[in-house]
Amino acid sequence: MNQLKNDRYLRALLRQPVDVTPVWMMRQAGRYLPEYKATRAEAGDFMSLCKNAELACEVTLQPLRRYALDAAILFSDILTIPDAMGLGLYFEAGEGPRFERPITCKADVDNLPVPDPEQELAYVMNAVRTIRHNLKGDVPLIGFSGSPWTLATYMVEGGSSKAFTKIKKMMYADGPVLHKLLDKIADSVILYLNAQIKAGAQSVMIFDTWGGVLTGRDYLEFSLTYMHKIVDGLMRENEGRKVPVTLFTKGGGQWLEAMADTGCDALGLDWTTDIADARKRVGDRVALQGNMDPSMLYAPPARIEQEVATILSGFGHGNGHVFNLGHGIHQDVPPEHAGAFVEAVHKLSRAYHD
Ligand code: 1CP
Repeated sequence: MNQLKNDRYLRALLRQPVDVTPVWMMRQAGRYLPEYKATRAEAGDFMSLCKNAELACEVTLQPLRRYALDAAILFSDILTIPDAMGLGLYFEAGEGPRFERPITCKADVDNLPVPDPEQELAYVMNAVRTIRHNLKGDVPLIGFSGSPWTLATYMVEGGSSKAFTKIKKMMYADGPVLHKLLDKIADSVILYLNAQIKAGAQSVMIFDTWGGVLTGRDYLEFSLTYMHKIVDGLMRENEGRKVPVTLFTKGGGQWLEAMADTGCDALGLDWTTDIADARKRVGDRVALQGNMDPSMLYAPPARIEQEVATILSGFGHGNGHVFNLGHGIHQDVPPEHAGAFVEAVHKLSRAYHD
């Protein structure tokens, strides 16, 4: 139960030697796979899929049956926390996530509960335990959460946003209210991720999808401060093994040094940052995860292979690289192209490891 047959992903995050570069794909379980669409149809809607441990486990394992991926990621969503706080999450067909009761004022923030992960979020912990059991030690399981800033954008905007005007208004007109909100979310994320670790997640990743819409100063004050608080509050060891923590800010390539200062183990890179430059800047302080443009998966396999070769040579020899896309896989990518990507990483990376 405790022994892993393939621990490359955990080793690379801790900058330990590996035989080949480990690889997984953000959003690897999802609509580009026909089997995902079938299971989602069986579940009814997206949240019912997340709340059914057997079906959430099934879709987590689907990409691993097709490809030689080095990690599984819990099938769930970052919006489970605001849902558990009582905001009323729902999905409008084709429109993405929405909240019935968004956060609008100080009283809303004061009244917001910090959810008990073993109560309101027990379904997530059940999914973690079920997936871990069914993985049978083949590869590690990644747990995850949204960053406080990214979760707050959905909670204040009431759903997805392009200009983020409501939350920026709160930031510039009512800064202390936003800080109180972010602090409550950070406390909730710490409890949530530690519960995932206790339930069996062997590494955790924090998705700061919208940190990149901030100025540098505001990023440090409103996003990174709270990710730092989370890193400080996490269990960093379980089952006699280190539990590596990865921070990913989309559009955050300018702030890698400050992100590494949080004491996390690894940084996720989107495709707009050159991985060779990133490695020069962070040195051997953290591992790097990334960073092929997900749109490259539309190209023919030979072109995908060429791009994988370029990124591998950019990172260069030595330890501390987890290959990934720079953001989630697109839903209209041919599944065979994802297969060509994973194979190329394993085949071409052997030369970079002694
Ligand atoms: O129709 C469907 O099947 C629902 C689409 C979907 C899926 C497959 C949503 C709704 N969430 C998910 C799963 C999901 N979300 C995972 C599963 C594990 C895996 O990677 O395979 C993960 C890690 C997430 C995380 C997530 N949800 C993020 C952060 C990562 C990222 O992509 O930047 C964000 C921003 C969300 C919010 C969300 N949930 C769903 C959608 C469509 C969105 C994005 C909406 C937006 O663009 O604002």
